[in-house]
Amino acid sequence: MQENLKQVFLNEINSINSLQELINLKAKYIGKKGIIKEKLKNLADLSLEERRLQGKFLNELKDFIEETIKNKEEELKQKEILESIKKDFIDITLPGKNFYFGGSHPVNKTLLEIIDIFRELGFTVEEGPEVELDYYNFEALNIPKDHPARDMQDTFYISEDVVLRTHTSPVQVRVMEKKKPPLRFISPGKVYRCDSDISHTPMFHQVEGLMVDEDVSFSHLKGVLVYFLKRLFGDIPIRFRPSFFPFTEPSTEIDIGCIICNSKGCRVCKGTGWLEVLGAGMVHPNVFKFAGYEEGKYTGFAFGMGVERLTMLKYRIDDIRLFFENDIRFLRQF
Ligand code: 2NL
Repeated sequence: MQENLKQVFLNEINSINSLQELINLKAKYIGKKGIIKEKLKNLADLSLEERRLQGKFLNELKDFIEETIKNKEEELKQKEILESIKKDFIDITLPGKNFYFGGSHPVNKTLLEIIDIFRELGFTVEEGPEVELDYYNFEALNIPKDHPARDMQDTFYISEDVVLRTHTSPVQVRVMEKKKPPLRFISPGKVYRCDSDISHTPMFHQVEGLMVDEDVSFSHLKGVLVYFLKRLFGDIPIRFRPSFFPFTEPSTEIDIGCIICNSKGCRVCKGTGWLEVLGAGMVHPNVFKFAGYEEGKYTGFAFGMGVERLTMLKYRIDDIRLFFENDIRFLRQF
């Protein structure tokens, strides 16, 4: 009967699979109210001889049970560790998740390229306020009060004499006020016009440039701007057309052979084979007068270009609004 108890215990412990079950089993056999304690209590009813034999046997059985449980506990803990290693296995040979780095906006790429080319030609970079006085944006650039360029339809007015700058020319007037020639710099930045369709946005980027000294001529203008366009677009045809700006005289607009159709005529160049990319001219004497320069002493050339437009041509983008939607699928292509 007693050998039977040992066997029953062994059968029970062999079918155990968790530490919790083992704790329960331990309480059942060798706990304060366990089977062994119970049997030890009952010894009192037995004869001396029987008590001696049974007592020895029960104490040995208790030691055996304790030892067996300790071993089982060790075994279960080991099994648990192995199972958690198996469950949490990470296959380090699996390919990583794809993620994308950010990148420069195409407009910014063109802007940096333009700045680089002019920097090589000795031009520095000047900046100024986007909220500008009417005086610097119009008056000092020889655009009088009744000029159509001041029309409410094009200009964002903050008040009667404060506007969002419509070009970066006011930066150049401010620099001329402070510095005497020789001057050679560009002024890149955001400009604002009350306009919005597939080729116009209320904010866009412009780069204007200015070179002033005692003997700056139209040949300098031509040399610098032809060199610039060939650096930006490669070896393409270039032509100068006469034009008009209030702040330059004479004035010109510069075209490049259409890079979309190779000058054959298409929708983008409206069948002409030419694309307008720059406005330029010799600085009007009135502008020098507003800047406070001695009359007749200096000459200079100035130019302006729209960065979005140049970027659209360079990357063959047909809708300016794509630049401002920040659609990652568009931006990733550059
Ligand atoms: C264009 C044309 C131009 C200028 C900008 C300028 C600045 C001063 C004096 C004289 Cl301070 N001129 N700037 C001159 C000619 C053309 O821009 O098509 N811009 C997008």
